[in-house]
Amino acid sequence: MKNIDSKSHVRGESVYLDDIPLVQGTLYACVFDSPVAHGKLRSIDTTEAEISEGVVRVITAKDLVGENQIGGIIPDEPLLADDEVHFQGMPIAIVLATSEELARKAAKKISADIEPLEPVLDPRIAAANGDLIVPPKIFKLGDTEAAFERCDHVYKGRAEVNGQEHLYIETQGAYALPTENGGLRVYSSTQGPTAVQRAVCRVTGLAMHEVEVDVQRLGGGFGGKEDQANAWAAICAVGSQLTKRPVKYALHRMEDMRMTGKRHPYSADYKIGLDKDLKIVAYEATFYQNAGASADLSPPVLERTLFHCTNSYYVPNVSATAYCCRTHLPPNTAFRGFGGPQGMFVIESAIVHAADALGVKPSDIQRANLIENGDEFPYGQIAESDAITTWTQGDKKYDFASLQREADEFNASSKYFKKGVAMMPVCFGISFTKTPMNQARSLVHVYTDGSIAVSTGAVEMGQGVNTKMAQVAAEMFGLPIEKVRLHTTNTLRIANTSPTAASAAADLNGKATQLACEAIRDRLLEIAQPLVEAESVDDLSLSDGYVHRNGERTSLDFKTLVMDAHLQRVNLSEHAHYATPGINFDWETARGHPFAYHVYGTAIVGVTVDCLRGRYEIDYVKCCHDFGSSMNTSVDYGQIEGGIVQGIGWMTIEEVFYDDSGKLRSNALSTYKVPDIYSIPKEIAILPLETSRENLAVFNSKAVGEPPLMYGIGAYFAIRQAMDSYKKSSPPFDAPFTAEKVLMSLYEK
Ligand code: MTE
Ligand code: LUZ
Ligand code: MOS
Repeated sequence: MKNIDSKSHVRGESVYLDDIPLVQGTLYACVFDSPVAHGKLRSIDTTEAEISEGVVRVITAKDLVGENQIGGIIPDEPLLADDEVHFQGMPIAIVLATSEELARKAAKKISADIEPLEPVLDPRIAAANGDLIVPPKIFKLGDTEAAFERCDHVYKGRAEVNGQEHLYIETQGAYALPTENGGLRVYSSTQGPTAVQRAVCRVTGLAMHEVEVDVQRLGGGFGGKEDQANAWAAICAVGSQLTKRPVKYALHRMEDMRMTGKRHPYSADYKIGLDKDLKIVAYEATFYQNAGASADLSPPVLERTLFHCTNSYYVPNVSATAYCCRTHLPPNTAFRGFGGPQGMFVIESAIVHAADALGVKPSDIQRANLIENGDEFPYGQIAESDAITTWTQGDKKYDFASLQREADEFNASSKYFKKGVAMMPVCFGISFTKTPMNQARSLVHVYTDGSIAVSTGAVEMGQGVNTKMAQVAAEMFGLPIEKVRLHTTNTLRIANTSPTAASAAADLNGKATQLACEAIRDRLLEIAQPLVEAESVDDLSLSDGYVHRNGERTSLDFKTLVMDAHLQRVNLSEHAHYATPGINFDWETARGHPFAYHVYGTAIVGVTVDCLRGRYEIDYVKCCHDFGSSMNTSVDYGQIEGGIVQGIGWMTIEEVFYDDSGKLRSNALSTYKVPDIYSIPKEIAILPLETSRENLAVFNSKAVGEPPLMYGIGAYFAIRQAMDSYKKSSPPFDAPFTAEKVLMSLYEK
């Protein structure tokens, strides 16, 4: 079944924030942001802007009615700079004008007197200065010190991995409208309507029941709107509160790139110890996370780096320490994988380092250490593992050895073009690592004409969650999908939502929808029982739009049944709540069972590198992926393809670049390259893992949003492998592997 949005997307009829019809009197906001990364804000001069054409109001920190604070986890993030600026792009003042152009024109007339201070951009320097946002986080399993003593081989090294721009097609934005008695309605391009509601309440001083947040869909989020949609909504809300007029702000691309945070860059040290059979006996890692200027989501991102620091491998002795380092970059934030990919890149680097030194293939080490059923993760959860099954089923289908042989044969006869192959196993835990966030609600109405409206806490951002929700309701009532309509994610209909994140939206909201439908269905079948003269409701079911008795269709159709139930004053609506059972985690002991389940997969990535020019092409990514039993293969295959391409982009051509003053140089699409039709893999092959294992996901499907991104890490190591067959250059582990870097490491003296 196709994504229910595909037709309106293709016709350009899908409604995004910028398509919402505007109310008369709407003002347009534009931000004046800090031109420097770090400094004392002495004064702001807004006089020119205030008399600029069309300007209705200029707002600075002192004008806020509520608190000047939007930090969700830690209150360290002012909405508008007051005494200090912490990053280049930090909002300082808001201009409200009668048109977008006039607002932007006026913002340029604002100036600020800022006494420059030294910016810190390197997380290791921040850590050395003791500038940590939270105390270090530590995972320990076994005894690494003793274990390293017993190892036959021990290698130490360093791995660097850069950030990534989200580049959602729809930029950040919001539209706030005043409602009766000082309330606000806010349309926002956010993954977290409740997070927006909280931020708006904080800066306006309103209570949550006075603020309605509504989200139709996003043109992509990728984690960038889990927390960072808040500022723009808060800015519109403040403007609307102070002027009693509707206020809209849709960021221009360069504003968005400059002012918002990205995936966290990490610098890491590793130490890996193996025995003579290539078993990893001990692993030590220290992660320096470049958090940027405020906490944002950096602490939980850092935690997930630890949760995934051993990827798909069982390592009996692990000691991993992670530092959340405050720097003067825009606050970095959630991005598909949420710190997990960075953790995995480091252990993959350690494995390749060991393989190089031992003269074996990295895949020999990877294969020898895949986690098995019953093995313990460094955080205490016991694995129900499909790491080996995805590897062996993938091998059976794709024949890994023959792909390696193909590359070897090619390389033997080609002088400058070299092929490289890398394996990339992935294991990703599903659930928010903060247990209380694993809950969701769904509101289902059955109308008297037999049509169904569903609202959940999930936000549609292209990942197809609405299609899956519609499938759940259609399946539960035995109706065609057209009878079900998904409505906006709205804080008045669904309160206290977790953001649509952690790949868990379909799981959590799907289960809640299932529960709501079940309750209504049970009430309907009670009504149906005497009408179809069934002995028990247990004999009844709903399918094909009719009541069935013992599997046979009766003459009672759904619509008639619904009307009958209504006339008998039966409740045709239900609001259900779902909370993932059996999960917990205790940071005191750093142990628990944080994940409902893990998603496993194995990919093989093949590349061709032009060793004369440094350029490369990705020939194929072939993976065996654990979908559970997919609810929608067309949506899920799309998630795999998109995730792989986004992961490869991060590892290869996407280069976030700040200069020494903390100014973003890769600040437009001319200087920041993402994969396009020419640079994506020539082939992506997907083999669903065959498994009958039960899991906690809706209809035994499995979360699919984030895990495939990490297959892209294989591209980095495949490029390195290809370079090796041209010339042993042992480049440092430093992602992304841009063409420039490939060339420099091949020819550096
Ligand atoms: N797919 C599209 N098309 N657009 C997106 O913004 N976000 C990803 C993933 N796939 C994203 C996407 C991220 S970061 C997450 S956490 C999941 O979708 C969230 O949705 P889910 O929980 O429904 O999988
Ligand atoms: N967001 C979050 C996430 O708040 N907690 C998580 O564990 C998480 N994991 C992945 C992506 N977003
Ligand atoms: Mo995704 S990083 O959980 O929004």
